[in-house]
Amino acid sequence: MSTPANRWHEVYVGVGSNLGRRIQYLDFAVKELAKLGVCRCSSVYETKPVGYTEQPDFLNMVVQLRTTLSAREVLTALQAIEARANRVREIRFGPRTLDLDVLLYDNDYICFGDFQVPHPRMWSRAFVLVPLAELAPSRRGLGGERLATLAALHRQKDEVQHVGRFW
Ligand code: PH2
Ligand code: MG
Ligand code: MG
Repeated sequence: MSTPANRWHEVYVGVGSNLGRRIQYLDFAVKELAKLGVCRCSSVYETKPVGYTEQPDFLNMVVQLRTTLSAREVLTALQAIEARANRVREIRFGPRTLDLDVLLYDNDYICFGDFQVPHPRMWSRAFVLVPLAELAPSRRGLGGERLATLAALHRQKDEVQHVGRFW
């Protein structure tokens, strides 16, 4: 079955920064993502590091991107934006100037090497679920729960503080 090349896709991108001028890196990310399609931004949250905890707090947000790019093209574009934000390949899960992750791509399941969509760790992370639920509260998680429900559940466990809405 072929898909028309110019179909619009709904993509959710997780954005994080915990090095340098974090808000400026988010601003850079929003401006660069806007070149790939039409964007809608969540609020920004300050969040305690999850996983590898010996690192500074993050600023996190989620961007909804409507684009004609394929998932692989989005991934390549995100990696190029990260590189332009002075990101150096570092410790896995460690500090970074800018981290851009494809969370969801339409309702597709994608597994291509270590590129997996939905993002395999998103369902247990308040720093993803809380901003994501702002943009898509009624969307369903893997177990059928509303994202708003999942976000409220995980917010009790992880520290996530609302900073504000800037875009
Ligand atoms: N990203 C990680 C690991 N841990 N913790 C928070 N709070 N925010 C992140 O964006 C984050 C993290 C790996 O990408
Ligand atoms: Mg990440
Ligand atoms: Mg990443």
